[in-house]
Amino acid sequence: MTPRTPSILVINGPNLNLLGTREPAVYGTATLDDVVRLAEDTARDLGCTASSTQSNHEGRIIDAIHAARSTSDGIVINAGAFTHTSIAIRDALAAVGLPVVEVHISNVHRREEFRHSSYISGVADAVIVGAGIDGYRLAVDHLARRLTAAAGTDAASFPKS
Ligand code: CA2
Repeated sequence: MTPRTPSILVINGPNLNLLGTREPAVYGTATLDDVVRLAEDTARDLGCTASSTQSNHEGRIIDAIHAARSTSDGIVINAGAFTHTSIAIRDALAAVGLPVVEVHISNVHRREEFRHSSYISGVADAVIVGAGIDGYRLAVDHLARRLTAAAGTDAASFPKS
């Protein structure tokens, strides 16, 4: 049987639709479209697919996490400011039980105290902060390698001819 292509869902939270339009000193000049493309390209290069969603609404993010249970094999999430406030998003991630990588574009630990704590980190398999939008590439790369290894679809799992 041909193994199914592993699929990764990238979730971006509030205000990340503004990427590239304001605060370039903190968040850089790349746009959300650039992030979406970067995730798609990284996943494709590793034999996976990546789809992306962004919402400014906590409930919509929770709905997207629930839907991922039947559509995705792993989640990359930048929950924006909900990172520091939302037990509900943490509970949704824990309930769905998919591998999770948490990403923050800025180094939250070098910023205000209220950004130092995350409700997501305790249910994430990996956390990437301060690498700019390259953090999404690192996150998708990590998940893709993990998922293809688990599915036996990575190049390394095939016998060399
Ligand atoms: O560094 C990150 O990725 C953050 O998740 C971004 C959130 C912030 O609340 C977190 O503490 C850290 C804010 C996203 C706001 O994005 C903007 C992008 C461009 C212009 C204005 C806001």
